[in-house]
Amino acid sequence: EDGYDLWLRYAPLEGEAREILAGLSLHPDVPDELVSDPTIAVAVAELERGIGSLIGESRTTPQTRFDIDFDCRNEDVGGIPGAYRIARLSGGDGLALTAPDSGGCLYGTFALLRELSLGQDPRVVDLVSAPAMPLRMLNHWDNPDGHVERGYAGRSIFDWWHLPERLDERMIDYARANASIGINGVVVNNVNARAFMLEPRYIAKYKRLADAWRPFGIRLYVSARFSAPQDIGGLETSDPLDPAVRAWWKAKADEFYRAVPDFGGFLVKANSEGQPGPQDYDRTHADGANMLAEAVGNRGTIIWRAFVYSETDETDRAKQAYAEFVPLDGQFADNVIIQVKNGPLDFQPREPFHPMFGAMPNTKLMLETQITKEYLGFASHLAFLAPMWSEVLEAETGRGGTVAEVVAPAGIAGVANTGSDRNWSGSDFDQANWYALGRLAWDPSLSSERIAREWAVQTFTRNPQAVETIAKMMLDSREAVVRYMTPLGLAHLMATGHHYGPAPWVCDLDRPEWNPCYYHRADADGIGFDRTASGSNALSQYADSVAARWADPQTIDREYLLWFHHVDWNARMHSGQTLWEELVREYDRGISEVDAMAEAWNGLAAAVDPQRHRAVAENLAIQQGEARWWRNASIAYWRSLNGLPMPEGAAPPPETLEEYKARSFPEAPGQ
Ligand code: BDP
Repeated sequence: EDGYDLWLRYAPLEGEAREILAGLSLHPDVPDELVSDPTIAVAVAELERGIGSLIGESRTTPQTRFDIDFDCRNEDVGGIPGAYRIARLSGGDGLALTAPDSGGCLYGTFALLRELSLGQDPRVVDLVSAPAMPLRMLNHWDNPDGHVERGYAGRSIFDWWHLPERLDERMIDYARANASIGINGVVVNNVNARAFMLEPRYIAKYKRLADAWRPFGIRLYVSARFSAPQDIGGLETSDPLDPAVRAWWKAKADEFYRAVPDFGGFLVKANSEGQPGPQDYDRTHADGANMLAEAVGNRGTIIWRAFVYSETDETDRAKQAYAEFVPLDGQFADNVIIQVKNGPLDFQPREPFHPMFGAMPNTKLMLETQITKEYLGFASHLAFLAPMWSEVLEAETGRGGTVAEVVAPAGIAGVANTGSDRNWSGSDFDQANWYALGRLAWDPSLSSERIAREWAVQTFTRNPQAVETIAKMMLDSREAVVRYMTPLGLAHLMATGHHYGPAPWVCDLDRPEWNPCYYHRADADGIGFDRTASGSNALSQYADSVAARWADPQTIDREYLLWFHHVDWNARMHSGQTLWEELVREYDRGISEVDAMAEAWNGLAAAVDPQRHRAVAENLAIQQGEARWWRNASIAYWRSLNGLPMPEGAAPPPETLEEYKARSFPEAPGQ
């Protein structure tokens, strides 16, 4: 059990569930016109593989024939691509799998296998489901040389060196895993893109991958560097309004579509962190995006990122994206989607939802999340992210619905956490975040608890008590990380560069907003970033109803307190404690929660295979130590500013601030 099989383990059932399944001779009934459909072939193969594995050793019980009737051109379920219904076959022993397209039958097959894995009796399976949004994607930050930006699971899974001749079998298992959770789009390269990845020799590699993934319903997308017309096209400019530049992109797009007829389109990071973009020519994001949109036409989509981070006059980095994009609402072509990170800053353990959601009613916005845990302890800390994403998806924007409703016409992307590690994600529990991203993009109303349980059963064990324990660990885990890293609305206190470990004291980097001290604004009197009208007024970017709730430090949701307010260390909180006392209590609570996770896991030695049990236990031991490191280093630093004694009952940090500052670990994975 090295984790390679992910949630598609199909571990043999036991007891009654096995008896029932083994007693049925499941028979995929595929109509003639679908027999040669590659997607249906994938579905049938998966069904056979899954059921065989769920039954385990040879059949002993008498067999009853049980048909699975593939009815995959049926609009009865509604015309949404990928929708499916599974119901008892009328007038016969079996199930009818009904879908408007082959993709729906594939998703239905995976749904059926999930139910069976959960121990459901196939004779009573009754499901109807449709994806909530059209685009459910992974964005890989993989570089052509195999290094993954912010990747903590080994090298890239894409072998550009040997493609197109060699197709790693892993590319098929990857596609299966994605299809099983409804993911239908993959951007294969880093947003910090290299122009040569648009050259013909790369297009041949994409073709090989796209051909392999097509049966799994996955469309391939590529990150494009905006200056490619100059970098590889020999032009003097990349000005989006220049006719030669436009013609170059049109020809480039045609070249892609000749090789990959269902090519998804381009993803672009422009004018952010040194990437080129239309602003280099005094053009807008809309000018740049629309030029590419015209080049791909109705064949594909341009996904344009709102993560703009460059030198501006803004007094608050959190305001930049809204300021640049909202005035452009209505100017983007129909096949442009603006991809917006969950919060206005950068994938912190907690941020309020991004104020752009709801603020651009005439533009398609999609949600960008980060599966790889750049700011949440990499792959060594356990943090199940479904609660974080649901928090954002369920947030009321105050302008036409929740974030989930705002992004429903477009979709969700997750920055992938895959790598060449045998377990794909760098740790067993990080697989759950890949899983959760797909499940939530399919259905944002799924509860974190449901996702945790179904993942745990498929991945680890069906023992009900163990599942209970694992689900609880998962559900508490992200909040524990928030508590020991960035409690009460703090953010961006991580060490410079690799973003691992605490460094709230950093204050000497060239640009103000590179420094943790810019974000916490702690001094002798208090801590927190005043984003109200008396400060940066980032709050004014939210709808009035939301801003009103957050404007008052007395009424604001406690978890956003220091995000929006600078608060005196001695201010009284609702609990009756001072801010300082409450902050320290949060750190200590974070630590006890991690200790509780480790203890709970130790109790599962009999329920989980030894290989993965040990791997998880080792990570939890790291997390226990590092939660303390975060707490102690942070407290030592805050005390150096506020001079306050430790609250009663709280232990002082065992080392001096200088000792925490002096820690360095050059072996941490770089960017
Ligand atoms: C930040 C990462 C950086 C990415 C950037 C982005 O630190 O490596 O390039 O986001 O999203 O979180 O473009």
